[in-house]
Amino acid sequence: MADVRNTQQPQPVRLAEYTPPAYVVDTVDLHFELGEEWTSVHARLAVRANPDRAEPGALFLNGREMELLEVAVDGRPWPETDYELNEESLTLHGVPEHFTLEITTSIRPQENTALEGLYKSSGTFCTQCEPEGFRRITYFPDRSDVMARYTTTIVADAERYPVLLSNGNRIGAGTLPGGRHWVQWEDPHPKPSYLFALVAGDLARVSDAFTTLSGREVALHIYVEHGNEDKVDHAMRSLKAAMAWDETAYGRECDLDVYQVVAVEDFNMGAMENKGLNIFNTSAILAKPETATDADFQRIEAIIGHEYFHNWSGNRVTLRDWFQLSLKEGFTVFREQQFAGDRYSAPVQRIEDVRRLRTAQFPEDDGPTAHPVRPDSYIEISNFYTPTVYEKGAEVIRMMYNLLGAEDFRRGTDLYFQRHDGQAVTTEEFARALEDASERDLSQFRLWYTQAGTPRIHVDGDYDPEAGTYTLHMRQEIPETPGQRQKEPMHIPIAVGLLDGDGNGLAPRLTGEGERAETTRMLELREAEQSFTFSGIPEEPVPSLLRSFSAPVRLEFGYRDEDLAFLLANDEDLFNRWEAGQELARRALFRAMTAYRSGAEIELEGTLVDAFGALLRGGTGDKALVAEALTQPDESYLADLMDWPVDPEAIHHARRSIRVRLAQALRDDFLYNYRAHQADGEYSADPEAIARRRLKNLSLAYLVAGGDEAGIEAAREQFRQATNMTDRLGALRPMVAEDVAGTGGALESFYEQWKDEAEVVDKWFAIQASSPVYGTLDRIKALLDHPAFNHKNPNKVRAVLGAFARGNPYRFHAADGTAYAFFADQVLHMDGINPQMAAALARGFSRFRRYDEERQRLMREQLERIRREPQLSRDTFEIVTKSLG
Ligand code: 0A1
Ligand code: ZN
Repeated sequence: MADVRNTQQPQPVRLAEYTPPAYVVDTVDLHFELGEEWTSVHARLAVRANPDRAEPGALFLNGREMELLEVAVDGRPWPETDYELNEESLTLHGVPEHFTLEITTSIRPQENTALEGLYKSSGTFCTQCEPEGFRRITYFPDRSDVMARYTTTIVADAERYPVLLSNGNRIGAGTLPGGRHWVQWEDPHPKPSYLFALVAGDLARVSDAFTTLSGREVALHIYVEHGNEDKVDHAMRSLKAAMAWDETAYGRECDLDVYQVVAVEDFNMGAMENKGLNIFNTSAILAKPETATDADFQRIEAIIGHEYFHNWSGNRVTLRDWFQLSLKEGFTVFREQQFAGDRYSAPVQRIEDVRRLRTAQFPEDDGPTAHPVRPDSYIEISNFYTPTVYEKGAEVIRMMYNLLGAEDFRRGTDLYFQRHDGQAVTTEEFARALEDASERDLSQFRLWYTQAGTPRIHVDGDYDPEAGTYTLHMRQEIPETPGQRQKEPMHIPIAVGLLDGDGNGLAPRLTGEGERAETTRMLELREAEQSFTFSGIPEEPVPSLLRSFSAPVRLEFGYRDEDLAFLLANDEDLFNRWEAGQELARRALFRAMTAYRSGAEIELEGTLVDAFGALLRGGTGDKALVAEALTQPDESYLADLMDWPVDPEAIHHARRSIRVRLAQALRDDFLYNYRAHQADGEYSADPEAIARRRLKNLSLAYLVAGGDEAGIEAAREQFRQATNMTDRLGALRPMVAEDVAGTGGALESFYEQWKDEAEVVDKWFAIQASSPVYGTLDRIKALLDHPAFNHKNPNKVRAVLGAFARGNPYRFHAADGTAYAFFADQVLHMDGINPQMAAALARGFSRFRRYDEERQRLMREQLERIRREPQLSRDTFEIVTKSLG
């Protein structure tokens, strides 16, 4: 079936043009007849003019990609002369104030490769309605401020689809002639259409239960393909942990009798929070030690938590319109991060969250698709599930937490949930609830929602020995972003500590303040330029700035290398210890790049080696932190830090040389750590065991990089003997990265062993696609021809094409432009299959202006070629035109 394509130039939707719906819908009765070729959907809606609107006029319904079979009002067919039907909508004129609307449509889920609306994933019918998929199921006012009570009846072949699910509670079931059966579901909670879900398939079920704080019992069911029942334990445990956590951390109890989760192979994102019936990408739920890594276990726990937390932040209190997306996503990511930090290690969690923000969001905020956390216009809303809305949105919530403190923040969220339960609201209501509960003024703070761009903060320190004062002078600048030239100074929480010469934290107090016990002072920067003076400072301190990354900014301070080494060794803020180590490493990398470009030998000077050596020798007891500190910043992050033009070759070679030199200089320390942290006994995903494996495998990776024979042999051995995927990949990854002898055979045997496990095959694809050695263009092409590859499966597309563009800049940006041309072909091909995935891939070109002139020309040529495609989807059109600017 043809998609709705941009025959005319797609027009933006604007926040400023928001108007409340003319009609509201109280109840929705859906009846699905699922078939092998087509599915019919009968919808009966109780519609009523919105009392808030004076003259409701026509009833506007969204709809696309469907065949309209019948329209009836109050039981009578509605004359064709009284409605208008086009590719995207159905408008009914002259309808009464209150009425029953019946609509019958016919759809073809098995041909739906866009994976929006109702589609089929390896034999299972499933839905994805956020943001605008429901309009591919029936004609409906498909907007989040129309909330209704849903009843759903599903009729299907009993043998093929024994499991029939929808939101809410099962209220009826029966058999029908012809081998068919039906099940009826009723969801007592009014919800917007984007939270509707349906699943029909032959699935295995794993069940458990959770008793809420007030003693209500919630049945928990996880549905997977037969044969995967042994991979849901971790998800189930995580779900119960999340339910308990939300009760204590936010006072939120589960409001459901049944909480169901279904795993599907083909899914555009990680998972979806449909009311009472979450749908998950298999990659975000299935795990057992043999097939999943520690990182997978942690990601699954986080995503399970995320979707569960949406039950309050998103479902009970929902969005007025899609511009408010961060209201649910930013807040829910923040909740997920807190949960993960509590379950694992708060500082390590913070490091990982910041790393993600910097690699994904900072470049976005600095490029042609930059947008505010609350955007003010979009062409295709699916393009706004971005790191800015999610990750920066979470930082915005975190800053409010930092400004208010834990107690007032909690008072604020309690008030928010209580005040707006059952409503569809905006980010404004969130900010106001926090203000009302804390009596703080967040008016200037609201700029974080409307101003795009990552603030830069320049800081100078000034010690006055006579007065015993230390002054921090700060200056903030917010860069220009598309459509936003003038920026106002922001309200920015900056957590500061001061260390004395022995590395002890002082208790900084601003001049005029009384004595304080805390060693961290939350400063509030509000002016373009502002100074903060601390009194009672006996000696010149080393400042520890932006502790725990208290705000999403780029902060500059003129540290000497010795200061950084000192902070790395002494700062009580573990995040800032890591940060100091990263800055030291960044400096070494940039010196190495300069050397590489001038043809000079790449040297590694002593400070970094000494500092990292001290860490490895156990200056800190925290293994996870040591491993984080020694993890190199990745190539795309270094590209973001580099002044124009980005030089992908220099980055690659400098990064590699530094790795090799560190490995050689610290060989004994790595070997010691590798041996000292061998596993004992059975796999466990507890924080201590994860940290141990992390440090062990990091040490192994360095040993292999350094060309150490014992290390290489150990890697080969570990690859063969490993009993869990973390260790197996912990050996295979450095073998592939350094292309040690025997790697080709290892890759082959890996595939042979795991070819029946889709999630493992994805790893196998991604390792090769992101390798500078194995991810050459010819090999990427061969991977696309591999029988396990499938353009219709987003996980495969991400594993090969996504990993190539994002994880292999060295090959992607090959100077002759061949990879660009190939990649543009892939974008065009994907656009005909799955526009959301195509648009995501097209972002690989969006920052072309950061490269040298020749690469710019080559990338621009491809972007223009994509834009010329007459049938281009709205999704890809928006990314490509914005990139071309
Ligand atoms: N709300 C989900 C993310 C999601 C968004 C769009 C989707 O399909 C187009 C699917 C999932 C979440 O934040 O988890
Ligand atoms: Zn979410």
